[in-house]
Amino acid sequence: SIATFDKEYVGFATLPNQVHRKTVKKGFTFTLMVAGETGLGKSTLINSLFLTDLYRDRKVPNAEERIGQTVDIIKHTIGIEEKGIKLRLSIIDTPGFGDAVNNTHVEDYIDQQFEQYFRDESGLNRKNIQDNRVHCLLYFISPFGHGLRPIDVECMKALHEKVNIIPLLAKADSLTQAEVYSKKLKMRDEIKQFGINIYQFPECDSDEDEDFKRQEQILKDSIPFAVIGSNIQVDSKGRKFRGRSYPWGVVEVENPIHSDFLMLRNMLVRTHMQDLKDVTREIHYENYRANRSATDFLLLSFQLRKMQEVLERIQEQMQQSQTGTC
Ligand SMILES: Nc1nc2c(ncn2[C@@H]2O[C@H](COP(=O)(O)OP(=O)(O)OP(=O)(O)O)[C@@H](O)[C@H]2O)c(=O)[nH]1
Ligand SMILES: [Mg+2]
Repeated sequence: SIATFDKEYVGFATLPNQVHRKTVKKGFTFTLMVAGETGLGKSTLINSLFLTDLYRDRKVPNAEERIGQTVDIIKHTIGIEEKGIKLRLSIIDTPGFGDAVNNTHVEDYIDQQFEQYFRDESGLNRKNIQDNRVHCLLYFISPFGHGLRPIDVECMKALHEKVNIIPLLAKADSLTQAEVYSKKLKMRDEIKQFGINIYQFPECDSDEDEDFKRQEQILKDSIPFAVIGSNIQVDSKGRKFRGRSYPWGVVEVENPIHSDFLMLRNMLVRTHMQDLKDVTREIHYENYRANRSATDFLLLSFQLRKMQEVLERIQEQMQQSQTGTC
């Protein structure tokens, strides 16, 4: 009978499919931002990481397409589709810090997106909210210093409660392999020592397979990812690839021996995008909302106190005018 059928099979096993269908229809969104000192190759990496480079049939310019100094916050958005899955990927390029620019523009931008989302969420059109919250910040660290600079510490600490920070060792082609290794160690140490909370790769469950665990450990040990950016295509020994050519040889951006570029891109696009979004929603955005209601509460009690004062004054005046007429 139908009753026994219901007992045996309620039907919630289709939930993953339902969720999947709904998300597929809406499409995925992901927003990535870059920050760091001026001239460390942020705009160049964005260019090589995603914009012209995400597909095999990409068009890479042959001649160097000049990338100038970034003076405004610029949002690039690309819509990509793979096996029927749509992804709207936004990349926010920012002016690097220098003598005249500090890091507040990055912080302000992240806050503004949270605020916008908060308002949309409390508004009438909740179904069609555009999620522009920043899910990940690639923070560029100079390869030329002795580890982190004070500005790096200050900046990352100002941002670590608001966004998932992934530190990068910029322009890794200017360092030897041994230097990359020791700088990474030193920077990981300093990040811990200064209490900077960078994005934590989720802990593996103990029942996860060994291969997966090993991959995750490699990721953890590669922080800060050593990256090389280039916006030119090198033609070498009959092969064309994105790289940088020097008198003594050629570096390939996508060669895992030369840089962590591929590891970073795979991590962002293939393996950790959903976790970065979850952490943004569950931790950073919740933080923002909690702080916001705390400020709202302060404002409200301030206004209440003001109203009370006005009331008291009116009462006083009434009493005075009453005693006056008597
Ligand atoms: N050696 C080396 N040079 C790079 C690399 N990436 C970029 N450059 C060069 O560094 C210079 C600055 O690059 P940009 O991408 O404009 O740097 P940016 O961080 O965006 O600079 P701002 O916009 O001022 O913050 C350019 O001449 C690039 O060609 C790299 O990985 N290695
Ligand atoms: Mg730039």
